[in-house]
Amino acid sequence: MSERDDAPYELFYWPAIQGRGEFVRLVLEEAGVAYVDVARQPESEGGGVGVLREMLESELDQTPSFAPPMLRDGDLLVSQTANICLMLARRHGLVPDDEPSRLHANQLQLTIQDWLTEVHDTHHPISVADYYEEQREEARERASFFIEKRMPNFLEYVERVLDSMGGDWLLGHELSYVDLSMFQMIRGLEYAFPRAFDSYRHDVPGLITLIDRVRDRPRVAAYLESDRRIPFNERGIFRHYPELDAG
Ligand SMILES: N[C@@H](CCC(=O)N[C@@H](CS)C(=O)NCC(=O)O)C(=O)O
Repeated sequence: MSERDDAPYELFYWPAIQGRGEFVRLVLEEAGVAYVDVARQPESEGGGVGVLREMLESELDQTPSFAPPMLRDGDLLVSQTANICLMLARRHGLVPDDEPSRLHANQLQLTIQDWLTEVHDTHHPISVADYYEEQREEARERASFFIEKRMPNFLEYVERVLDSMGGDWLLGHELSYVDLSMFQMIRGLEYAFPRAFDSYRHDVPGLITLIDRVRDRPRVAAYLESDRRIPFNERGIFRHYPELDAG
């Protein structure tokens, strides 16, 4: 990796949810690099959610961000989950050097981000400004379409990618940051839609093995056991509302 000092990266993300921040946290954890989850620090130490809001409104940044997560390394401030993950992966050996591999990794990562937006829209199909309870009927319709059509489409696609790459990982023979994001996606689906996911599990044996491999990475395993891992909850992107799961 290029010359950077050992100052910890600063992650700016909502403090009480995994959300999109979790995709970044997993890369930082697997890379074994120091970081501060700024909004989770006490206000007396410069943390708290207010810092996040101030950053989004700041006119000091040359490259303003529209929404969290953001990652700061000295003067460099980067947003968009896929962009942050790719930057970290390039720096810390979690993606191969060659251009075709990097483009393929980004292609998969952007597909995961699309998929995640569809998951989010199952409980907020109409408006992010309104509560789930205010769009419950539409959420039922959206979730049912997601479960019946989109979840199997995405899952089958990933199984096909694994088959075509012919290795243990999504990019073939080495773990990459995309495997970490896929792990998060599958854990999230298992949490939000346990019955639906169970009905597809046996169709994607390669994917299930991949997720177990990621789970067993020593740094990932240690992270999952730590209090840095925020439990899934009904304020995040993956929410478990039994009425939205398969019947
Ligand atoms: N495409 C962006 C989406 C970012 C995003 O939607 N962030 C959410 C939290 S997960 C947020 O706080 N959005 C505020 C907003 O959209 O105004 C990414 O992948 O980072």
